[in-house]
Amino acid sequence: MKQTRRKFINSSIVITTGVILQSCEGKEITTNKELSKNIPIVVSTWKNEGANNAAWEVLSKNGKSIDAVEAGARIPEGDPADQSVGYGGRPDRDGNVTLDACIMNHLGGCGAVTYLQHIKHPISVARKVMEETPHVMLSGDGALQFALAQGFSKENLLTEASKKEYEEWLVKAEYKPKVNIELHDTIGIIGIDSDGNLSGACTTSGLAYKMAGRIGDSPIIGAGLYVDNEIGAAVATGMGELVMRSVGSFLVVELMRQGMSPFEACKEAVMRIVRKQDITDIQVGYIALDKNGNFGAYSVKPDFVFTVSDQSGIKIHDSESYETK
Ligand code: SD4
Repeated sequence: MKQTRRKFINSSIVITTGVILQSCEGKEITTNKELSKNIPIVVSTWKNEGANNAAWEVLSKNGKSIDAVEAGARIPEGDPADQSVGYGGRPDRDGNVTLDACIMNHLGGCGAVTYLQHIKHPISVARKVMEETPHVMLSGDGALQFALAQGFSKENLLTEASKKEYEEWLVKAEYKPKVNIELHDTIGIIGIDSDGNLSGACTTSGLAYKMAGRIGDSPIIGAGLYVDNEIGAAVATGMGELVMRSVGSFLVVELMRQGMSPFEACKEAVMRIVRKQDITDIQVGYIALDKNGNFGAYSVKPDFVFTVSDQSGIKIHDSESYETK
């Protein structure tokens, strides 16, 4: 079967390029440069097969990474069974579902929304902020007004299931975040397209029963998500306060810039938290992707998993963690 060059490149895990140079004496010199690229690729937090499949659908057709990560993030956002993101998300202490999201493209463009209510797909509103406004972040009522003006519709996001859990919680109204409660839910997603461009998205309803007005790391560029097309991308999940205090995702990308692998960078970013913060009952996990499609993850506590889609298919990986079982 005849393959196009693009298809051939995409199906190659390791590409060895023979670069032919002309020496000053007119002789040909061949330098073998190992690029070792695994692209396209998409990596997401937790067990997010639906999201990865939607993103891969875009990437496998040579689509752009920004379209892929947005398409991926929209899957859990629209799924009422996912209770820490979008529609069906657990509410704050006052019973309101308030959403945080951000998105970043390969040009360093970014958009974010915080404390957005009544809109099912905050990631798409964040993208509109990036593309249609001179700003990076819109919050609360302003974000809602902007979304409505952009044609998004206003909906009730509190499902019966989340309402019932909330009413049960109200009986004691104790605020105790649970480790890994977000398993399968909140999503950070980073990807590289066949042009080698990186993008990322992060979307959540935040911590269940948070104080009204609380914003987590997920919509904060550099904390919940960071993308630098020269180096790589990283995204965080878990207790946002700890990620924000250490500007976690930016840190991971900068550590990769200094030469660490994605795994080493995620581990060091987790260790910065572990060395300074009380990690009792706290989970934080990072995933990272470098420019060549190498990926890695690390978390404070066990049971953090992440989903990878590339030419070899889709796979759920267990992250290594600081604490072990
Ligand atoms: C937050 N980091 O609002 C989010 C929650 C989360 O997996 O990622 N859960 O703090």
